[in-house]
This record gives sequence, structure tokens and C-alpha cells, in this order.
Amino acid sequence: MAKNSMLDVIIVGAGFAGLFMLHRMKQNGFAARIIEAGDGVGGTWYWNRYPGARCDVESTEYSYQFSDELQQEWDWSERYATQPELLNYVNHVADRFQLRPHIQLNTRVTQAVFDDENEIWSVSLDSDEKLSARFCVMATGCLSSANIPDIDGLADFSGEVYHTGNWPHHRVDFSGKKVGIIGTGSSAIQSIPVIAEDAGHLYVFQRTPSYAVPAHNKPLDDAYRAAVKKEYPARREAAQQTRSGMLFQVNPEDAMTVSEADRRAEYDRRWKDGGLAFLGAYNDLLVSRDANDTAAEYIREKIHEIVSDPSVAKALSPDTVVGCKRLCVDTGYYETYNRSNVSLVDVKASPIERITEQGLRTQAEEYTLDTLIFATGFDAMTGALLKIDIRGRGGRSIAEKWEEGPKTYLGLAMAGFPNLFIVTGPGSPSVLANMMPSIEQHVNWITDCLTDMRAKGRAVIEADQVFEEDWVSHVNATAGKTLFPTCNSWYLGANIPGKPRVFMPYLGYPAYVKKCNNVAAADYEGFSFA
Ligand code: NA7
Repeated sequence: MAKNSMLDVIIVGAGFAGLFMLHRMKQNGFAARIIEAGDGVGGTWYWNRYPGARCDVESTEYSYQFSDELQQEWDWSERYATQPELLNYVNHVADRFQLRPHIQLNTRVTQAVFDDENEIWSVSLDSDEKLSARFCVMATGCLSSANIPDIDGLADFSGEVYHTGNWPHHRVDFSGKKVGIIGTGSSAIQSIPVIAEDAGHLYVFQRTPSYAVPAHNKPLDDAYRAAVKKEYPARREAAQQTRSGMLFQVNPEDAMTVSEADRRAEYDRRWKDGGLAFLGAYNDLLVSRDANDTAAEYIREKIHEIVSDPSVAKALSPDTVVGCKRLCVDTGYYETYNRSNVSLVDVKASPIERITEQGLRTQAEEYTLDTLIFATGFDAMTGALLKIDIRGRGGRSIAEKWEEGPKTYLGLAMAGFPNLFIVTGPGSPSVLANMMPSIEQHVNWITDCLTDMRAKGRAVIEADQVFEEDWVSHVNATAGKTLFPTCNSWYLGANIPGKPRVFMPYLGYPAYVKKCNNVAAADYEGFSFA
């Protein structure tokens, strides 16, 4: 690694966003370096190595499109890629585009301070090194700050403790062991069926049940791969026009305008196809409670069909809005509760009191455990950014600025934080759209902005306060027209005690891309240059 400590761009994070950002910087002749905490590239797919981890977006869509050579040469083996396959892919990209010489691994950014006078960012690393750069790009991910709830007695536990989002690199042996898992979100739903196959007994501590639809994962054959490769450009283009950034069809009809029999047929068809497309069954599923109730009831019926013990099926059946929390995509999740070595423990009915030396105690019972797994999610969208002491103009920290919730312009930049960009930050569609095109769109926008500034001799860009406030209001108003604010999701920060309840992602994928393009075309409307 070149030892120069003054760079054009410091990129924080070597996940999909950071790597593509670095590639675009190299292509355009900017001196850039990635700082990455892990000892390898991959971000989400580096950390989330838990058994059963896979993407819930189809492989042929959850992949880069910036290089046709790359998409032509890479063969996805399954409909939904496993974590190891995704990690191989990320590593392939890092090698193929010769990114590694510009990536500093095993290093955490602790602080980034904007020097008002010299208009540069001064970045401190946990290696005691200091770097300077004109620009900072935070590619720190939306789901990268693991949440371990504050439960009394955790330090007393004598067994093994894991978090799904910070899984060790070695194989964890569950055979014959008593395993407890706290949480029933997406990570738990993917890992529970796999862990249950090995564990002596698996206790699932559930506070709130999630809705899950079957993945119907399958191997991809050569003919399918060849057909997709041929159509890649058209497929990518078509996906850009959808609400989710994914190719599945959203039925333009409203749910209550069709007969009950037609609705059932539509839900049946989507259940059989599998995946997130279930939510596209009707146009109004996330705006009309009546419409949503029909989808919710359908899934609850399915749970009762699959799970043999009716009381367990009832406990697994949510009564909330489907899709309000991220819909889970499962492989054999509900079926797992028919195994004799799996017990569902309802910790809403009988809350967790404490963790003990031997295991976990709820108000009703004590469970002896060898292994305890936290599948308790993340301090989403803001957590990773707030872990870094980021200070903009006048030494004002991002923590102060975001005291009442994240404030950004377009989820890309912030007033008071010149020359700092966020990839898929709060206020952008990010987690509500396919992350891969979202990442590429942001990185391309930032790259165009930097090259434009260079061409015009502009040194500093900063979001205007008024435009930022308008954007934040617009993001909230848009969410307010939907059912999204009706449950305690991580989209709202509601999973983290004390976090302001603000809907963080922006609903409206294709419109958002157009908006960003228009902002750039209008000489970066809403930004000031110095
Ligand atoms: P999620 O979806 O945030 O799920 C976390 C789960 O952990 C959820 O069931 C929570 O229940 C549960 N939880 C959290 N804290 C506690 C405590 N203190 N006691 C009991 N249960 C608790 O995280 P995932 O990692 O599964 O998925 C994150 C995203 O990754 C997912 O949405 C996909 O986009 C991929 P709660 O609902 O809060 O009652």
C-alpha cells in the first residue's frame, strides 16, 4: 500500500458499496483508499457467516451490473446465493479490478473531522495512523452495527455466545448441544432450520413473530444462466423501472377490487413461486390495511397448515401488517417447529428475566444452554455512522445533528458536513430497494459529482440546510402515506431503545433515481460549492 497520508478520497468500508466506489475512483484518476475493519472484503457478507445465511434477492439481480464482462463471466449456482458464494464473488471483484492494493484491512476509522480552514477531512484510525483527504465516502452499510440487547447477566453465561451479524470464521459445532436463539427476524429464520438439524435441542426465544414466505431456492442450470446473460442489459433496465429495483411483477390491481377466490389464486401463485414477489400480489398491500389483512390472513393460514401443533402455529402467527417489517424469505422455517428437538418459547408472554451462568431464565422457566445466539438484528442505517466520531463544520458532530433522527439531503450528503458522502444513507431508498442497483446509482452519482467538480475547479460541495429539511419532510410524508409506520421495525429505529422513531429509508425507487439525476443536471441543485 502506498504510504501517502494525503488522499483525494477516503472510503470507509469494503463491502459492495466501498469496492465499487474505489473502482470508480481509480478509473477516474482519484487517489483513493478504503479503510476496512474486517480482515477481508465483503462487508455484510464478510460478517454474516451464520449457518443458512443467504441473500433474499435473486442472485442474478443481487450482483453488479457496471461491467458486462463481469456479469458474463460469473456463474451463479443458485436462485438465492449463499453467503460463501457471495463472499467468493466479492473477492473475485476485488481481484478482477485490482482493488486490493488500495484497501487497508484490519483497521477501524475512529474519527473524521473536517478542518474548516484547510477544507480537508482528517481521519483517525485505530492503528494510531492519521490520514487526510479532500473527500470522505461512508460506505459503512445499512445493517452493519450489531445489536446485542442489554439483558442482565450476559457476562455470567459460561457457554458460547454468538451474534448472527458477527459470526466467527470457524465452524460452530452444535451437535448434541442445547442451543438458545433470541430473535425471530430474517437472520433467525434462515439459521434456525439449519441449526436445528445439528443441535441436541434448539430453544427459539421469540418476542414478535415475523411473516415468512418460502424462498423455493433451487440450483440454476446452464440454460437458465445463458438466457439471463443474454438478456442482462434488458433485465437490468427493466428492474430500474420497478419500485423494488427487482424484476418481479407488481400487480397493478388493488386487493379489494377482486373476488376472494381471485385473491387466493394470486396469493397461491406467488407463494408457489416464492420470494419477496409475494408483496407484489396487489398494488395497495402497503397502503391499505384491509388489503394487507388479506395477505396476512393468507400467511397465517399457511402457518397453520404447515405447523402441526396448533398452539405453536398460533404463537408463530403475527397480527401485524405484512411487509411493515422486512418480509422474511425462508427455507423450511415453519416446518422446523414440527421437529421434536425444537421448542418455541414466547418471551412476550413470559419475558426474559436474565441470562444465568447455565442459560437463560424467563419469568416462567429456566433453560439450560450450551450455546446462546443473538439473532437480534442491527442498529440499522445510522448505527455504523454514529459509531465513528464524525465532525463537520465548527466541530459539530453527526450525533448532535441527528439527535432527533437522521437528517440528510437525498440520503447522500448533509448540511454542515462538506465533501462527505454516504452511500445508501438514511433518506435514500437503500434497504427498500435492491441494494445492488441502489449502491451503483449512488456511487455513480458521487463519481460524476467529483469529476464535475474537478472539471469546474470546485473544491468543496455541501448540502444546503433548506433543501435538506425539505427532503427530510418529504421522506417522512411519503412514509406517512403508507402502513410502514404502524409497527416497531428497524426501518423506524424502533428496535433500539432510545433511538428516535423516524422512518429512515425513502419509499420511491425509480422516482428517486430521476430526482438525483435532475439535481445533478441542474448543476447540483440544493448543494453549494466553494
Ligand atoms: P431483525 O429483523 O431486526 O430481527 C431481530 C429479532 O430479534 C426480532 O425478532 C426482535 O424481536 C428480536 N429481539 C431484539 N431484541 C430482543 C430482545 N431484547 N428480546 C427478545 N427478542 C429480541 O434482525 P435480523 O438480523 O434478523 O434481520 C435484519 C435484516 O437483515 C433483515 O430485515 C433483512 O433485511 C436482512 P422484536 O421484533 O423486536 O420484538
